[in-house]
Amino acid sequence: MKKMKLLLLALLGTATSLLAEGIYPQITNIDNRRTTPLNGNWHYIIDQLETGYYDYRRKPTEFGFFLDEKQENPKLIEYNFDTSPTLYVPRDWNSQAPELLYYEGCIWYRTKFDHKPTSGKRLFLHFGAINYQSIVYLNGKKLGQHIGGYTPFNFEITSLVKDGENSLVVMVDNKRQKEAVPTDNFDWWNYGGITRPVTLIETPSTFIRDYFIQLTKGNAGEISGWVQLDGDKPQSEITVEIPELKKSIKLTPDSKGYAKFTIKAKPQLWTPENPKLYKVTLSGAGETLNDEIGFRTIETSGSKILLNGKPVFCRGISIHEEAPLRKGGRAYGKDDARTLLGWAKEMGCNFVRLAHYPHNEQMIKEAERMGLMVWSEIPVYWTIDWTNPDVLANAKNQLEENITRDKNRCNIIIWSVANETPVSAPRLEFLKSLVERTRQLDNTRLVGAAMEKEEIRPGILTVHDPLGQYLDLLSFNQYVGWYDGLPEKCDRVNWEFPSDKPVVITEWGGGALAGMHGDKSERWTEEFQEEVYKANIRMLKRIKGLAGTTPWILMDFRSPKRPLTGIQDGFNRKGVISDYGQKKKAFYIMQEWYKELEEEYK
Ligand code: GCB
Repeated sequence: MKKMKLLLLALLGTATSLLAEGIYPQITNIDNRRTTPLNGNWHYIIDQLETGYYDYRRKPTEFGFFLDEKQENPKLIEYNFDTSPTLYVPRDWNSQAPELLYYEGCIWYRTKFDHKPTSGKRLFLHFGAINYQSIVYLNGKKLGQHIGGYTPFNFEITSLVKDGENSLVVMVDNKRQKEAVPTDNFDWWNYGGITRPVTLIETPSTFIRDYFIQLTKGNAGEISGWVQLDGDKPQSEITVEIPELKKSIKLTPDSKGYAKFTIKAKPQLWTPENPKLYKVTLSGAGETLNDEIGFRTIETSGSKILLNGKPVFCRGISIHEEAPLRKGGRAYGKDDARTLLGWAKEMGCNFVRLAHYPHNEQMIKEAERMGLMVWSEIPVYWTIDWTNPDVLANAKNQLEENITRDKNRCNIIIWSVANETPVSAPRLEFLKSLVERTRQLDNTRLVGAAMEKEEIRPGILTVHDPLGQYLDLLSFNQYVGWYDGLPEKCDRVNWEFPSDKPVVITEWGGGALAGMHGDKSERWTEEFQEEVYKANIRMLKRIKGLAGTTPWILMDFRSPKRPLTGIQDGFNRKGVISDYGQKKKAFYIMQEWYKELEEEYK
């Protein structure tokens, strides 16, 4: 029995550590460090049978593609990166070559870079995100591996990098798996590849790896946080300065490099109307690191969401990280962020739900500059394998990597732990532990999840989910008028809620093909979608305690679940804007309502 238990523990241990094998604790704020981008054209080899990794007996081979060798007589080497085609990094592979549009499997990437080591400096290799699983090799040696498609990770390569040319090989695998997060069934495109930037980060031998600087929860007169040093002089003195507020504080970290602080201050508060950011400088241990940080409080009181102590209505829209105006592909960089968020602003939003996974860092930063509050989410979506401890470890790891990356972005007001997950006891345990972990990591924000509605009696709708008691919001998706009846149903139903927490309806809407017109009773026309919007708005106006909403969705997006020829053609058409930027009638209905709400909450 004891033996069995040990074996089980050993197995669990292995599986969990494989999630992030060899990975160094995340270095944050990479935009403001000494960096060299490794973006560009990388050679790639499609490897459906993972021949670059396994031999013909399916055993890991010593002679894998990671050695980056090539045919030189008389050797037999059956691959050659140099003569292989290239993919641009960072970008998904599906949108770069027609034969890759539907590809879900293994691809090997290779780039080369020159490096001149500087004595006393450390070097890290940072990946913004790779979907889904990756194994990274430098000069033929395995650095480690990572699981999870939307969050950053890094390796220390100080002792492995060569003076001169280096070969960097990355095996990427985006096969769907039942025990993955997300699981094998989801309503968006499984874009594979090195989808976010790859960066070399050079640091002094001791450096500021991470820090947290926000207002103390509920206190607009105090800034608090911590700094984490990394290196052989963990107790080096650090100065945190906010010049515009004339604040400066000196910290001496403990033997683990950690220092907490509080500063009395009365900063001008960040709001959607005035998204004020302050320059913050952290210096010491041989480096100076800048950031731009905003300060705001976010709380709930009864059914109200209070931003800086004042009731706010979250006028939102849901957004997938799908590239605008390019027939799909993952969105990346500032330009895509500005286009998508610019549309949200034009609609009258002060809030965006970045569904269903952490979006790229530029998206959050641009939203912060533009005055958009953010709902941030991890891909715990639909029917996850709730009883599997590795799945929980995986979800937790994605949650932690996301919060670590974005915790200094004041526009994030809600961390969400799940979307439309079916009620059960194991699922409640799983999600409760994610909620607890979120609060441990960051107690300054609200915690939500997109729950589901139920019709308890004919015409009486509610949200009955036991998860609700652990969340700050009554947040849920509902599709009255689209999946649930026709638009007229909206006028026949009433909502009853089990608590007076703020109600945030995280999804509702319906589909339309842009440019298709007809009677409002004809599905897929812009007129039908417009009717779904009008009827839902009438219903939402009757909901007491409604504090925000993010209809589904800003822009049409690719999904393998949407085959209807001539209408969907592989796209979920619930966008209020088409994938090529055409605004549908529903866009203007939302714009009108949000104008009214803006006036009402002034
Ligand atoms: C949902 C899901 C979302 C889907 C949407 C739809 O409830 O949360 O991921 O895309 O419905 O269009 O059906």
